[in-house]
Order: sequence, then C-alpha cells, then structure tokens
Amino acid sequence: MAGQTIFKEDIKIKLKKPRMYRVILLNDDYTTMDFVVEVLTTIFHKSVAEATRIMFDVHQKGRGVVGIYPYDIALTKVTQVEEVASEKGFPLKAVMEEE
Ligand code: TYC
Repeated sequence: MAGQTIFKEDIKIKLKKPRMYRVILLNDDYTTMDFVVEVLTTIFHKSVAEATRIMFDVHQKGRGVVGIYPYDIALTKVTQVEEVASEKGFPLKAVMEEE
C-alpha cells in the first residue's frame, strides 16, 4: 500500500527445515562386491575405504544407511542405483525412508 512503512521487525521469515531421507542399500546374493563399491564411490562419492566398509556392513547385516539427503537428491540416487545395476544385470536395490 502506498505510503506505508514496513518495519523490519514485522517481517517473519519462516525457514522450514527440509525433511530428510535415509538412502538404504539392500543386500542380495548376486551383485558383486566390486560393483557395490563402484556404486558407492561414484553415485555416493564415498572413498574406496568407506565404500568397502559400507559394502561389507550391508553384506553382513542385510541393509545399511548410505547417506541422508533431501527428498529430490535421495530419489535421484535411488534411481541411479537402479539404472546402473540393471544396465549390468545386477539386482542391486536402494530404498529411501524419511528420517
Ligand atoms: N552379497 C553380495 C555378494 O556376496 C555383495 C553385496 C553387498 C551385494 C552389498 C549387495 O548391497 C549389497 N556378492
């Protein structure tokens, strides 16, 4: 409105924390260990040492958290895992769960 002053003190900025999602890798009997490490280094940017640790953890426990991301990024990573795995004929799967 013309002639009105908006005081800085009256402006409330609402910053909502984004909901975050765990990306979880699932074990299977067919995907090679090397391929899982490759997925973790390329798609999830883990070091080879960390990727190897996560891979063995998932291999032993059946599933494991790879990372926690906002929705779009988590979904992209889950989709990328599905894509690269099916290209190679591996059943490797990742799922996402809200934190
Ligand atoms: N269990 C697989 C094997 O023995 C290796 C593997 C690890 C597969 C982790 C998937 O998410 C996975 N070759």
